[in-house]
Amino acid sequence: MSELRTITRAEVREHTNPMFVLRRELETRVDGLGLKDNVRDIEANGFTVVKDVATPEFTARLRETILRLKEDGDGPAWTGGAAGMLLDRDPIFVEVVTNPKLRALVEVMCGQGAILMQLLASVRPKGTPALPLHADQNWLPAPFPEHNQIFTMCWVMDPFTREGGATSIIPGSHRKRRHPTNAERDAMEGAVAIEADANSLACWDGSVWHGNYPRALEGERVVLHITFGRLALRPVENYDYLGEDWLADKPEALRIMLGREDFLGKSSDSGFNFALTPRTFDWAKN
Ligand SMILES: O=C(O)CCC(=O)C(=O)O
Ligand SMILES: [Fe+2]
Repeated sequence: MSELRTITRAEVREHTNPMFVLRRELETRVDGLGLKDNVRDIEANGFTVVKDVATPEFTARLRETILRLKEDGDGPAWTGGAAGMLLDRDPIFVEVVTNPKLRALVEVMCGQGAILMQLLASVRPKGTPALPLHADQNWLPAPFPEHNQIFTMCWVMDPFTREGGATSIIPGSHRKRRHPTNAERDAMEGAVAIEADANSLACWDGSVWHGNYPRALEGERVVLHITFGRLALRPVENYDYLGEDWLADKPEALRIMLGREDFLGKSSDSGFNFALTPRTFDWAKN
């Protein structure tokens, strides 16, 4: 397979960085983390599975935390319960969103300055029905832009198999760059299960058509759905209440993914926030 293409910083300033053309620094990071094949998978098929995203102990602790925080679900896809607005509900979630593999993929898929859109856990016991096919860029009209807008990662804590109620996906459907029609949604032609071990990250772009299979096994499938978007998009979960006191001992990455370091929403009586403007324009094109 060919090497990933790269681009220099000077080139980026003049031209938007094309999708899947990585800045040299990012390319080095992706390579160092062993994620090159994952990036190629996403480009080719719309999805990938990152194995060994953390330690098995970390994933076990994450599962316990979610089961402690979950509340009864209010829809058929969430019969076992759900938990949202998780970022500050346990310190483990900051570790999740600052995981180096996760962050590198987010940057490839949603650019620098990508925003945390949602941290939502789902618990699906035996008998939970299927989630219908959809593209996650559901708050964008088709045709979808060439640049991916939304990126979803599912932290797998129980093995993904078809019987276990894994994510269903139509490989390559991201190339249609539109939502499925109702008929296509129901037909699920070409759909396969994403097979993955616990402690992996099943990831897909915002365009690929996916849902999930009903769970036919005993026990619960616990998943953390982590969604990022490009910096120009509004997030699903609003963490504006998290103040400087909460951010004080957190990595810089948290400030960026909460939109505290870009110029959006910071205009004042004197106009633009000029200090943050150049970097925002730069991040948006990377
Ligand atoms: O629960 C799943 O397997 C997939 C759910 C889904 O559509 C998503 O997280 O975007
Ligand atoms: Fe989805």
